[in-house]
Amino acid sequence: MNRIVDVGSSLAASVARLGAGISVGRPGRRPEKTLELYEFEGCPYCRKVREALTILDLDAMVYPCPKQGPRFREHVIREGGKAQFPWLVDPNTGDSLYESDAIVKHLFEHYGGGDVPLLLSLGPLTDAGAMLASALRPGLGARYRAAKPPERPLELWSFEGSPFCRIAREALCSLELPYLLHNVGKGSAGRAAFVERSGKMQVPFLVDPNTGVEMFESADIVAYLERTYAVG
Ligand SMILES: N[C@@H](CCC(=O)N[C@@H](CS)C(=O)NCC(=O)O)C(=O)O
Repeated sequence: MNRIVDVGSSLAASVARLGAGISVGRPGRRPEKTLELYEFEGCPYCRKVREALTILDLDAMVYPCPKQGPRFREHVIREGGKAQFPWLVDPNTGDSLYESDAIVKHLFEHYGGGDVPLLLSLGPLTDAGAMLASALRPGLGARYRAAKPPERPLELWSFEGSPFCRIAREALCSLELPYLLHNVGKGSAGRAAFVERSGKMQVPFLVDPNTGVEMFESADIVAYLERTYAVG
């Protein structure tokens, strides 16, 4: 896809969500164990959960479940009972949850102040905004593209509302590459440590422990993932 169209439509998707998932809100208690999210990037309901994670400044292990994905969808069906996304596993509370609204409520109850922010609590209006955002990126981060599974999960520093991070996440999703998502939205407590580690405040930033590669720049990240993991 032409780069200007790519970035422009990703920016439009963020605008459609009125900036939800750009800044951190009022985080509460921190989870001891990492949350696990089974989702796909193009799914509007999964978007709501990813926005909540950024607002609450929470990291999560993301297991991408694009359509026709051979690995993690099977796991969700086996453990959860059905192929419906998002599916959140919270090892801190022992809960595993379907339904985006239930997951968002769980996250704000346990890791925020309790109240779900307006942009995520408008029911059908919230869903409509999330669907519009997905419609602006048709098919991206929704369908599996054959890939070699990595031995170890990758790591991505990102925040939901960034148009550039979305482009990198879509590639990780299509290739079904699991990754530890470090949310560093505006106001994140993790930003200082991130700058210390990476040298500057810029996202997306990808670390691949399988190859030792560390990189900025969404277009370079997509090209790297394609040449390293895509098959055929
Ligand atoms: N009400 C559910 C709807 C979830 C839903 O319909 N998710 C779609 C993806 S956007 C799904 O799981 N489709 C089945 C599939 O992808 O195989 C929620 O808010 O979580």
